Order: sequence, then structure tokens, then C-alpha cells
Amino acid sequence: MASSTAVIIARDGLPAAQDKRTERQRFEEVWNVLRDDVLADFRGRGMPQDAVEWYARNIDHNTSGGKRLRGLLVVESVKILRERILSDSEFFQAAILGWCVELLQAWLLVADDVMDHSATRRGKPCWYKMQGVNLIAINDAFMLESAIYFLLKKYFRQESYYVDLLELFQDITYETEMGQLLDLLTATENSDKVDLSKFSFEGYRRIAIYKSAFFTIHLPVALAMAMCRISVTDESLQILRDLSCALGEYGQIQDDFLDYAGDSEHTGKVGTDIINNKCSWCIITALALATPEQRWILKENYGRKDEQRERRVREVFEELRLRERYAAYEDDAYERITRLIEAIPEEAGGVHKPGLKRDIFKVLLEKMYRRTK
Ligand code: GPP
Ligand code: MG
Ligand code: MG
Ligand code: MG
Repeated sequence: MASSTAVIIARDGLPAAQDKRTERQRFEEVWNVLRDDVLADFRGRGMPQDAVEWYARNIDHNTSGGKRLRGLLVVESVKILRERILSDSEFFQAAILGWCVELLQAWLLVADDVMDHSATRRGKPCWYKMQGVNLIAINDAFMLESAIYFLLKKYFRQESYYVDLLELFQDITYETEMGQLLDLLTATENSDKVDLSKFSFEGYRRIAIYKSAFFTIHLPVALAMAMCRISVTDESLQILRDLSCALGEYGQIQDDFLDYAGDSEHTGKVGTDIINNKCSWCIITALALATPEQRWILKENYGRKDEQRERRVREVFEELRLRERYAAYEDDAYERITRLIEAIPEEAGGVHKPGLKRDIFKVLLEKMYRRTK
């Protein structure tokens, strides 16, 4: 990652150069405090020991092993918006909001893995696949979600922007659920109903943006803005929405490509999009390039719970050189998003303008570019 803004944040009273811990380590340390808060509250409400142990196991299994892209985006954004090194308490507050986004992702993934019939996540069995869990995973997902609101209340209730935080989480969760519905509706459980003609780039974009872009990019940046008390104007909201859509669509296309071409040892998950009949970037792109014969093969083999047929689809993807197409797409997306970022107005009439900063998105784009997991 090449960025002038990726500086180490200092502890209070310590110059940045002397604080040897990385931002990620400091972020992880905050989680120990929050995890204890959640479990102490649970225990304090009279919950028995076996339930405490269950909840702790749910929390630990589903919050470990991630890239922390979204959580760290909150911290990074606060730092860029403040234009200085953060104090201990500012870092702590930003990290709490970051962990709330990580908890949001945790419960979404617990639920998503049930819906997608996935087997592994972050190099471990999916939570619902763990011994004795099964459909308790549904309640466990809800409990991870409730932990967000517990933490927001504990740490932000006295803040003037508390309601803004609540509304952001609620609105963006709702939008993510809308996206998940669109994703699931194209993915039929019934192989008789596979109908590739329903797939389109326009429909694809809507799914990607709703199920992924808003909670991945809009939410962390908007939380940072709320914490920095930067009022949201129509202009800044539009910029944030546009950048979230562009970066979020790019991120979901990466996710779809890795579902097909990623090394599962490295990504920590085994792809399920082909057998689940998902409206993925790979199938949309393949359909746009396929000869009539290849299209027929795709139609006969996509969306079937059968390894042989999945292999047949993969062969067509290889024949169509999807890997090369993806590399070209990625470079094009990088250039296009860079231009969008450069167009963010930071000055008006030669005067510094408070609001969104280009660096927030630059740092994120560098982190995302050519990711392999
Ligand atoms: C991931 O898409 C989708 C989400 C995290 C949103 C889930 C929304 C809910 C309301 C549960 P994906 O299935 O392509 O992700 P992955 O490839 O990681 O399984
Ligand atoms: Mg999934
Ligand atoms: Mg899914
Ligand atoms: Mg996926």
C-alpha cells in the first residue's frame, strides 16, 4: 500500500515514531475491551454459564480472521478528516465505530453463509456448520447485530450525533437486506428454472451496490463524518454515494472473480456462485462473450448442484479468457475510480473546504487494488 496518509497514530504523549504498535494492532486491542463489555452485560442480565460460553464462542468464531478493511476504514477516515494524529480517546471512539461495522459484517456473513449453503469462511467452517450449531446460527446472527446497538448506546448515547449513528446503521442494514433479496431471487434453488436471460449488467450493478457497496464504503465513511461532526450536505452525500457505488461495485466484482478463480486456501472460502446460479460478474461477462454453442453449455450446466456440471461451466470461463478480461477490467476500474477521486472538490474559490477528503478513497483504492483475498 502506497500512501502518505498511512501514518502510525501516536499514543497520547508519545510521538508517533515511538509508538511501535501498528494501527491494526491497536484496533485489535480495542476489541478486547468491547468483547468484555458485551459479555459482561450478557452475564450481568443473569444469563447462565453455558449461554455465556456459547455467546463467547459465537463472537470469537465470527469476528476473527477478517481483513478488517471496513473497521479500519472508519479509523483511517477519522484520521484523514481530522488532518492530524489522533489522541488515544479519539482512536478508541473511532475504533468502536469500526468494530460496530465489523460486527455488522460478522452477522451478515453468518446469515449469508446459511443462505448460500457455503462450507468455509475465513479458513474455518462456516458458523452454522460447526458442531451443534445449525439453525441456532440464525439467532446467533441476530445477537451479533444486537451487540452493535448495545455498544453504540454504551459509548455514544451522550453524543449529539447518537441518532445519526443509529439511523446510519439501520438504513444501511435495510439497504443491504434489499440487495441480499435481489441476489437470492436470481439464485433459484430449482434447477428447472435456470434462466440466464434474466441476467443483465444493469441488474448485476444493482445487486452489487445494494448488497455490498453501502455497508462496505458508505457506512464506514459516514460514521467517521458523524464522529468528526461534519454536517452532511447534498453535495457531500452525492459524492459519498457515487464513490461508494464505484468502489463497492469494483469490490463485489473482485469478490465474484475470486469466487471462481481465487485460491480457496488463501481466500479462506470455497466458491458457490456457479452451483447457486448467482448473477455474478463472471457469468454476466461470459454470456456477453459466448458463442451460441458456449451459451448453450452455460445454460445446460450453470446453477446445478453437480460438480461435473460446475467443471463444465469453469471450462467455458477458461475458454473465454475470463482471467484476462478481469485483469483488463481491474486496470480500467482503477483508472476510472482514480479520476472520480481526483474530481472531489476540496477547495472552493481557492479556500479550503471542510468535508470529504480524496485521501479517504485513495487509501481504500490502493488497499483494494489487485487484492487476492
Ligand atoms: C456477500 O455476498 C453479501 C453480504 C455480506 C450481504 C448479506 C446480507 C444479508 C442481509 C445477510 P457474497 O455471498 O458474494 O459474499 P461471499 O462471497 O463472501 O459469501
Ligand atoms: Mg456468500
Ligand atoms: Mg451471498
Ligand atoms: Mg461472493
